[in-house]
Amino acid sequence: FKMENQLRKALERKEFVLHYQPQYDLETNQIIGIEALIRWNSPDRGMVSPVEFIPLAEETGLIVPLGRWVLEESCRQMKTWIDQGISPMIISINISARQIQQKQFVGDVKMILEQTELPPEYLCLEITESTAIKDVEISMNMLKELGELGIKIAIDDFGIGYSSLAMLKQLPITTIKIDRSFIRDMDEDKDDAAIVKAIIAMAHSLELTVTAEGVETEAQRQILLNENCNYVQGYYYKKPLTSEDCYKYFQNMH
Ligand code: G
Ligand code: G
Ligand code: MN
Ligand code: NA
Repeated sequence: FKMENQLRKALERKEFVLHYQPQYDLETNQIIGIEALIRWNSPDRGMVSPVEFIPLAEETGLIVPLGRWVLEESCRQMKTWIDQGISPMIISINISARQIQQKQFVGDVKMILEQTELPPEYLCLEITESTAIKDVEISMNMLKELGELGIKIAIDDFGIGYSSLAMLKQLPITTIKIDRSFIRDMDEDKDDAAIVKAIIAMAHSLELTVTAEGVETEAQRQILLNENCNYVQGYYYKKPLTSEDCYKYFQNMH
C-alpha cells in the first residue's frame, strides 16, 4: 500500500507533470500535434516513468482523478499556447479503460473543454485496442458521444491486441497508431514490414489516418513514406519535451 499512498499524496501535492512529444505530417514535416505523457516528479525518487505507476493507479482507481488531471492540464496548456500565438494543433491524451468505464466520463470531458475553452477539434483521446473492446457496448456509445462533440479518437498501440480493423470500423475512430514494436524491427524483419504495410493499407481503405510511433531511423521513415503513412512520432524527430522546452520549440518554428 505504500506506493498507493505515495501516489495519492503526489496528486494532492501536484507532483505530476506532463511532457509533450511532437507528431508530424510525414510528407511535409509539419508538426500536427503533441502527445501528453505523464511523469511523477517525486522529491524522493526523481522523475518516475508512467510504466512504474500507471498500472497501480489503474488497479486502485486512482487513475480516475489522475486521468482527469491529465485531461484538464493538457487542455489548459494547449489553450494557453494558442492564446500566446502558437498555431493551434492537436493535443493527444492517453486514456485508460477504467476512465472510459466511468459513467461521467463524457460529462467530465465536456466540462473540461468548456472550462478551458479549448475547441474540441484540437483534442484527441488515445485508447488502446483492449480498452476499446473491453465493453464494446459502453465504449461504442461513449465514443459516439465524444465523436459528436468533434473530439478525435485514436487507437493506440495498434496490432498487439485482438481486435480486427473490421470491428474497429464500427467504432467512431479517426486514427490508428501502429505499435512501436512493429516499427522498431521493420527495416530488418520482413514480417514486421509486411504487418506495417498491411495496417496502413487497410486503415486507408477504411478511411482512417495512420500514425507510426517510435520512429527512430531514416530507414524506418523511408519505408513509411513509401507506404503513404500519414503521421509520425518518435525519437528520430523529437523526444518528449518539458512544457517549457515545448513552448521554446514552438517559438523557434515560427
Ligand atoms: O512516456 P512513456 O513516456 O514512457 O510512457 C509509457 C507508457 O505510459 C505508455 O504506454 C503511455 O501510453 C503511458 N502513459 C503516459 N502518459 C499517460 C497518461 O497520462 N495516462 C495513461 N493512462 N497512460 C499514460
Ligand atoms: O503507449 P504510448 O504510445 O502512449 O507510449 C508512448 C511511449 O513511447 C512513451 O513512453 C514515449 O516516451 C515512448 N516513445 C516515443 N518515441 C519513441 C521512440 O522513438 N522510441 C522508443 N523506444 N520509445 C519512444
Ligand atoms: Mn499513446
Ligand atoms: Na503506443
